[in-house]
Amino acid sequence: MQTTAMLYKNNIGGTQTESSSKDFFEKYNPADKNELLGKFPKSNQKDLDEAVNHAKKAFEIWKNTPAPKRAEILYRAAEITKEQKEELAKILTKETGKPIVEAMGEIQEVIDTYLFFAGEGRRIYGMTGQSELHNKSIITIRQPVGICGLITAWNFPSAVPSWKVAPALISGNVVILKPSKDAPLSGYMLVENLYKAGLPKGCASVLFGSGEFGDLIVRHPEIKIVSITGSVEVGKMVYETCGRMLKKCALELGGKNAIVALEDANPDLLLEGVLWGAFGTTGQRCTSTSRLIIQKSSWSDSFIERLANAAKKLVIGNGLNEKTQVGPLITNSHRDSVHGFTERAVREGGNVLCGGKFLTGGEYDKGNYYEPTIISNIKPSMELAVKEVFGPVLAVIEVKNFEEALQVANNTEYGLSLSIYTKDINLAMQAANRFESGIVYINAPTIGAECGGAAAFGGWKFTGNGTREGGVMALDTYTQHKTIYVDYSNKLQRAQID
Ligand code: UN1
Repeated sequence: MQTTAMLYKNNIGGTQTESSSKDFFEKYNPADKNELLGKFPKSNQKDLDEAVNHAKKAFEIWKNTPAPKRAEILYRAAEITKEQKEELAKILTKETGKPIVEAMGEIQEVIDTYLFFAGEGRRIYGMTGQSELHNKSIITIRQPVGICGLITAWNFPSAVPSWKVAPALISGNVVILKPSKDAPLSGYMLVENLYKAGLPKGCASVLFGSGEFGDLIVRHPEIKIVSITGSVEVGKMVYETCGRMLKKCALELGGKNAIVALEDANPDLLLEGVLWGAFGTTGQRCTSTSRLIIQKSSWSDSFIERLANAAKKLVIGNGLNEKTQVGPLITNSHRDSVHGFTERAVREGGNVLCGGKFLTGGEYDKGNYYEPTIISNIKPSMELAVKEVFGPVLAVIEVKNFEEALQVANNTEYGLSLSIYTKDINLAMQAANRFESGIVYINAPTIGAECGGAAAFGGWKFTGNGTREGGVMALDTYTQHKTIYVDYSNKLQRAQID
């Protein structure tokens, strides 16, 4: 496996191909700004057209390959990923800064995703229905759509591409992946391994670049499906373009996730849940817990104090160090943006219980480190109560009762992941019913979504447009229905027009 090469090329249909732009961007380790991980091509329209031409030819073969045969390739890719797990996890940690144990978890997610969608290759069910006429059958099947443009974010640079690539390929589509310019290597490795697993040439390409290049993918007339994980702002633009071009479009956008803690919650479970929900992956998950909505009770004040003390003890550093619990932020400018939220929250009356500063000195000077931050006295109308930070900043909002907790939890334009901690099954289920989010957790934090069968991943409101990845519902994005009427009466009949 080639991981030390500094100069990467586009992977066009399985062939390393120099970009006609002859231009590169550099990717550094966020934990060590001196470590150059690689130079990646700034792909352009010509590269994209070449990838599309290969994809078009490959689609004719791949769509006619039986789905169980397509599945065999995903099974092999799962095996290869398993063999390379540690090595891939190290690449991931270097790209994103996330602790190695989390990176191992993410690679496992890729394996699980391949295994799940490989299994789907034996299903991809349609429907049969009852005709209104004698001797007639109606069968609906799912068929692939064509070339999929997959645009992914830097925070899960292996798992999220696999969530898109696996259902797309198993359904018989071909893919062009643009990983984030802030974490390009993991996506590149992912496609390399699919080819090692026997994916026919042309079925997948990896091109690199920023949002501008992503826009070329979205606008390409031959690309029939666009799936993007990114911000609401970008999602709106992509949806608009896809709307005008009548393309299928799947959007996974931001989150402003909350844990609701009721007065009967188990404080130990809650402590662990809030800590990892808020500060795992340095708060850089679209599912990260960014609000603790806590019912005022005899123990709530002491709990918040305990939580702040626990946050202060988290081990922050380079993710390759096994003791590290919280890594750096992805870029310097992202750290500035995170800090901006803290500053504005303080100006609005927030009370910083811990953190709130850049970490400096020693190894911290090499990376974009920020202290895990907890800010109390946040009112539901403040910016920190409603806007996504995407960093290790937790807003604590106190509420009087269950009704107020629900109202505050739903009071955001996002709707990805909401959680409730309580021992009361009635309240837990009422919350699950009334939360305005695509994912609900009971006595577990807002993070840690799986990808199999029923575990559809996606959000309500501005978090997306109703599409799902992860579960079997992901196939809705990557297939189109065809209804086949079979008349086996063998009789002349007046054509039915009603
Ligand atoms: C994301 O942040 O884009 O549920 C996805 C989780 C992860 C996926 C997050 N499995 O936290």
